[in-house]
Amino acid sequence: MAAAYTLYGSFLSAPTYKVGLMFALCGLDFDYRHIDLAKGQHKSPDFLKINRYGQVPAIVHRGFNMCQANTILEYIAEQTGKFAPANAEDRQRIREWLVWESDRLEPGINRSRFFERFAKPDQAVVDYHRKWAEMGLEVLNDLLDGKQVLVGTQPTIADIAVFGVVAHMAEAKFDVTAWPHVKAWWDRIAALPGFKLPYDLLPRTDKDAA
Ligand SMILES: N[C@@H](CCC(=O)N[C@@H](CS)C(=O)NCC(=O)O)C(=O)O
Repeated sequence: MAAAYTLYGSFLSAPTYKVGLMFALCGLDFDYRHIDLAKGQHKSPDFLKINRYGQVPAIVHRGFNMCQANTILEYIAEQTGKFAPANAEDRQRIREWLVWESDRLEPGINRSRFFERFAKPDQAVVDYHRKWAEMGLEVLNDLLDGKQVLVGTQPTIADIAVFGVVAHMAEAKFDVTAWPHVKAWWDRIAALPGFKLPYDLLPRTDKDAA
């Protein structure tokens, strides 16, 4: 029987990992469809019907297609009640983290990773993005000082969204031990039941849940 959720993504994609991690931590089975970015499958007419922006990830749930990893996390939290805000104020704080993460953290880390793994632009461009990544990690480290999780007292989708990017920092040649509060938080997230690192979690080919 098909799983209720189908995830379209790439094992190389940090935003795909966020969604896969949410499923894993919620204990939700999902069917998986690998979208080969190198072959341009994300721009194919069939895939553009699932994600009009031509990017991964996307999910389909009961015939409803949606994209943008952080909003997918919100959707799954609403559907399951897991990693959801405890109250209205926490909901607002979570939204602040989701926007900050995609605005200030993800571009620096993901582009630095891209430059290490797939392309080498001018050194000035590399340095510019590394600086942004370091500024983001510095803010995250400061705000985690004395805190177990980003919002409230239990892990939420804010932690999952931010972790999804931070998990790839080593590939961008950033050492998490340079940010001790981030490291301690990383260890707490990695201890959650169902947790898997990106390459242990995302299949490299299509996969059905059962
Ligand atoms: N804001 C989007 C970003 C998605 C994104 O940048 N996906 C990349 C792979 S990691 C992609 O599909 N790149 C191909 C493209 O943008 O054409 C999200 O969080 O879902």
